[in-house]
Amino acid sequence: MESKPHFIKYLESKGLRASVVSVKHLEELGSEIMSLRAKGLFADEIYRTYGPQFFDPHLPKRFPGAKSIIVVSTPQPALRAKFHYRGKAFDFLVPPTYYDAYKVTWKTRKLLKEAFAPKSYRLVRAALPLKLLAVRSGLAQYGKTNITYVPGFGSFHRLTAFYSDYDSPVDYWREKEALPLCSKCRACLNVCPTSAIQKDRFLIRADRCLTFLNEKPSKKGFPGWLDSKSHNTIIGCLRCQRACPYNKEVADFIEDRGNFSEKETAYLLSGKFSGEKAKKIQTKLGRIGLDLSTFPRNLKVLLDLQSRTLAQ
Ligand code: B12
Ligand code: SF4
Ligand code: SF4
Repeated sequence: MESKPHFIKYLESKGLRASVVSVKHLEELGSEIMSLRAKGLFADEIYRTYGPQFFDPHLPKRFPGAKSIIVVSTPQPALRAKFHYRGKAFDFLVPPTYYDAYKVTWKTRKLLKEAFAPKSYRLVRAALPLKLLAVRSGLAQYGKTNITYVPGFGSFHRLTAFYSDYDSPVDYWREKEALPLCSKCRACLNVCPTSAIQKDRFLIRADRCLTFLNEKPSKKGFPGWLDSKSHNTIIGCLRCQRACPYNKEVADFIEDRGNFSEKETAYLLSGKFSGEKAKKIQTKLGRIGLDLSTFPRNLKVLLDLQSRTLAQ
């Protein structure tokens, strides 16, 4: 058996995990996702919203000589941001992966370049179904949450992939795998507030996932069937990930970032954004992976919920 490539060992020494597959599997990645769509299991609304580039990927025209796909997992904490409202401070979480996308990609590329030196390979960021790639490359396993888990990181990690002309001596392609406990555990299913995780299918009903609903622009509101008690983060949702036994070690992996004064919170709740003021707060929100598009809706619903709880 071929030994682990040096670049993987190097990234591991820097606290990351990596894997590599031959570029010949690219078509298979797309056809696997598209076959779910053909069976009607993958909602059209998701396909249209997030664009076909992730689901049916093609090699970029500018890089016909790519030989491999490198996939890297970087641990990421959830963020805790403070909002001051009517004399009280409220802490709300931003789940991992909403923020620092550019920073993580830049750092990953830099580490890969260092690992390959003195050789120099091209690294072109790849838009792909990243979870499927991570699992089929042996880097991760699927949970019934439909999120991927990496040993030591749980599901609190960010995936990044690159096409490369690095001709890997090993190809880690394999069948997909679920976490061993998923066959008898129901923790994520029991806590999912929208029944997006269902007992008779592995693939979630992504169109019901709270994340899909609260990533939409604020003016879209929330559907009538959604229980207001479902909301738990300022974007996305952490219910299934926090309930999962494979995330026990990362449950408190939280970084404090972002503090919004009474004035700023009031502005975010006003829903009227323009000019320099909007630009300034947009920059501040950007540091925690948010933008003005989901305000005031997501903040308002959390503050209403917290105020009701405090009043009880
Ligand atoms: C579209 C999208 C969404 C959509 C749809 C999600 C979905 N499940 O499809 C919405 C908006 C709902 C969403 C939500 C979230 N997302 Co999202 N999303 C994406 C995106 C752009 C594409 C995902 C995709 O390929 N979907 C297509 C479906 C069909 O693929 P799939 O879920 O992998 O389906 C597989 C499994 O169901 C499995 N399967 C099916 N049956 C069986 C049976 C067995 C036995 C086994 C083992 C497997 C298995 O096989 C399927 C593929 O063949 C990626 C970014 C990217 N470039 O990949 C991020 C991405 C997947 N999201 C991510 C995250 C973090 C989230 C959220 C956790 C955000 C949050 N709340 O904090 C939630 C999680 C929701 C959930 N429970 O899945 C991360 C995942 C990181 C990780 N640790 O795995 C990604 C990779 C973004 C990133 N760069 O970090 N997301
Ligand atoms: S909570 Fe249980 S069923 Fe859900 S992903 Fe984790 S181990 Fe699997
Ligand atoms: S992110 Fe929330 S709504 Fe989506 S599947 Fe997990 S628990 Fe359900």
